[in-house]
Amino acid sequence: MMPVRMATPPAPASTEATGDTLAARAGAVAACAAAAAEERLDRELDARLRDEIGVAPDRAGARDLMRALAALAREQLARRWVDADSADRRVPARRVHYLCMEFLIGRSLGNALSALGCQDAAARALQHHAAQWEDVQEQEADAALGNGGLGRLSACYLESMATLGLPAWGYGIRYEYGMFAQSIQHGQQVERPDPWLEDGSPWEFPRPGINWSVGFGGHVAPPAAPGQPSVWHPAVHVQAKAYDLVVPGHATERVSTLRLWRSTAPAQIDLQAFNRGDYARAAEFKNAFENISWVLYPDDRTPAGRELRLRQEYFFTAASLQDIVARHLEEHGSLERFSDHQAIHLNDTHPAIGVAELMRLLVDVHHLAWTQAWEQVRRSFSYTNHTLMPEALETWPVELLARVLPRHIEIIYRLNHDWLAEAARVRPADDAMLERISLIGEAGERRVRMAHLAVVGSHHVNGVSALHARLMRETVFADFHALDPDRFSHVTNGVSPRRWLAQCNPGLAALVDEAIGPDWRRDLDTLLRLRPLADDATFRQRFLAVRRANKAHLAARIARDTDVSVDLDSLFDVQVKRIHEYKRQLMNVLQVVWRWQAIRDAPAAGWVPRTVVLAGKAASGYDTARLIVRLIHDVARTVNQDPATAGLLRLVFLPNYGVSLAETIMPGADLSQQISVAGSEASGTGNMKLALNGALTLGTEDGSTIEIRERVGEGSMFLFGLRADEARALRASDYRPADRVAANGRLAAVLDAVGKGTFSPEEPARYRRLVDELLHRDAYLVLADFDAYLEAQARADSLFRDPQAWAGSAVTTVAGMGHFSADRAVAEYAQRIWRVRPVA
Ligand code: 26Q
Repeated sequence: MMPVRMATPPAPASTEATGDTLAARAGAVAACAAAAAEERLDRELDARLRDEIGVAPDRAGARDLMRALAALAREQLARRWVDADSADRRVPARRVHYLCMEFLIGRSLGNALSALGCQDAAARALQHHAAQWEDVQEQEADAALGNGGLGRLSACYLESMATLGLPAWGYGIRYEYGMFAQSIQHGQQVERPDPWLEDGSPWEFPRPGINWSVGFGGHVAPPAAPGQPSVWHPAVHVQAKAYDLVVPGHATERVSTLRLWRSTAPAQIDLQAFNRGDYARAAEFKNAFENISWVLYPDDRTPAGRELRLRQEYFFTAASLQDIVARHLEEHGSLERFSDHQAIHLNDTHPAIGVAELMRLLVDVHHLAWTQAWEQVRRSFSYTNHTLMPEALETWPVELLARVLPRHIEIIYRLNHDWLAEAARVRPADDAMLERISLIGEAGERRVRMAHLAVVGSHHVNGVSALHARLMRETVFADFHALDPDRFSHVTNGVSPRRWLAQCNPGLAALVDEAIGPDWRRDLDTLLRLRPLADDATFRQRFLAVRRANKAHLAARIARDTDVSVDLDSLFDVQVKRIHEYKRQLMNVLQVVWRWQAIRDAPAAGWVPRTVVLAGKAASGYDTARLIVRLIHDVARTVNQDPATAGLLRLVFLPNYGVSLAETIMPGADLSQQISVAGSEASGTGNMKLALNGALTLGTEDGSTIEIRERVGEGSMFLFGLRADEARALRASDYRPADRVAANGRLAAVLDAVGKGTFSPEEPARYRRLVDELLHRDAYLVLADFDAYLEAQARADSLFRDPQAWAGSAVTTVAGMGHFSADRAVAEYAQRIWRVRPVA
């Protein structure tokens, strides 16, 4: 059981460390008076249990306690929300609106209590009920309204926006069902729905008065007279109902609002059929409308081009823009200077239809002239790209868009006409270039390229790491970059130091507090002060003790969820992320097979004991990813039962990876595997969470791992393999993966074992397809990088033999991670891209 951290009181504001005004404001206002809260909390908790939950305080269970604590926190957050909202209205500051299909929030109770400064008081109060904080916390369902990296990033950023005091709103969808829950049956992934709202969410504030109508289909009536707007007559209207989640900041009373939209049928339509007694038809109608916000698409790769997905995208974007425009009009009266007051961020292309929708609102509904409207649009939007993989770039068939959004396709065609004319003026007679930058792809079925729409409609376009931004400029957006280089930049991702160190790793947080004080929570650069302690034997020893307790905690979770017992002295080697071929979990398993065989061949070779931990979900329609999950289980079954390697090798797959499981895994990892094919992981953020918690990175030079190297130092990492340009060149060459195998007997033995069914004797050909792919194509260069990978693994083993040296590198790693705070990233967006400033 983890100790409950004694939260340090909110630190006073300090400006000296960075001189950064945003960071300084973050600490300027103390959180709720912790001391007063401590005195009152006990009493109030009992009152809530009795009056709200309806249970006698001395009979309250963990679930009752969770709900009562949440109710207490909710009340204080509601007050903060009202205060922040009135502050914003008094001084209508420029606001940022962050549009994103995904917010992977996880649990909120710990975050809320710590933001309110009463986590200790709560933990003490729980003791009076003989309850442990951890058990109580576990009662809360994860809000898993996202797939992975992108969704978690938006959740971290909202928390940072609140912490920095920015007037910020997140906008998304209130999915009835979030990311599916994963369980494993007979070694295979099985998906279960995630009814996270089943028992209600303590954090929601329904806003029954905030209700926008979103049209679909129908036809467009041409302008009644030249110069008049077109009139769209949608076939149906769906209602978007607002549900707010309040996102507290750290060491500030400011909160951000996450406004999520739920789709409902308009009451009158519902009732017509109902009143005729045609209940089945009424129910059908209702479902057709309400399915829009029903479930998150659990796929983070090739967009399937499904109509429902397009409806989701338009639904939440249209509702959000109406909300933003209405608030703007209420405060400023006219839309002429809309972009002076509103910044709108497109997090990936999922809300990119907003470019056309805002044009429609300004021109058709509010009667601005086209050019005037376009100027406002271009000055409002900015866009972050999260992937370069061509197959992942969203496009919609023109035919589908025209049917679902007939006015928008007209607008897109006109924008395209203007855009191509402008480009042709700059680069006359370059038809090939015009074809490449067109908003409409003409090869085969005509399709609208959403990334192009986002770029053309935005004043800034950014990548999420330096490498990713460079590749963006050189590949998918090369022509756009040549036409307007200033539009492109990068903001390297960051993670919340509160959730990903203070809350998830109380042991390390306490040690860091003792060494350098508590300021790192809102100024992560202060971690640099730990660097000298990497050479301090006593500090290293204490670091190792914390690490061991965290490993014990993780081991208990492993035992609970998988029935595998693991050795706390072994090297905990962790790869946790969505299952994707480009992330190369397969290379990891092959390495485990290699190790298993090598130990059996030479048991006395002085092996460092290893526990290899994997976790992650495979998209349900992604057969190869599912097969890799199965292979992990088949290999684990064989290896974990083999007496010849017992004590030296364990392979564990932890099911149902999500935010809460990550909070247990990150603190317990010794080694963080980040082994994507270089040039394919836009940034990565798990790499940051693991390193911040003191894991050493074993990885390729990809995404933000390169920037981690710049700050942590190559000496504390195990980097290997092809670089992005080398990988690109190899793929473009006459690469013959089978040659690599011919030259390497050990690798041949590994592939042979997998391919002939050593791990699947009941179905020997189960993995033939995987092995054949490697031998004949190896699209993700697993075989090309394999030797270098093994060599990096050997370096990790050899350092692990010297615990003091390992601990020194781990402390150096933590010390270097200040740059990867979400506060830094959000401050960069605020200053350079959104031009928004904190509100007192
Ligand atoms: C698109 C259309 C239809 C259905 C689904 C989607 C879809 C959904 C989610 C496409 C992509 C995603 C998510 C992408 C994602 O998480 N990308 C990751 O973003 C992180 C934050 O920037 C980066 O750190 C990762 O490198 C990147 O893979």
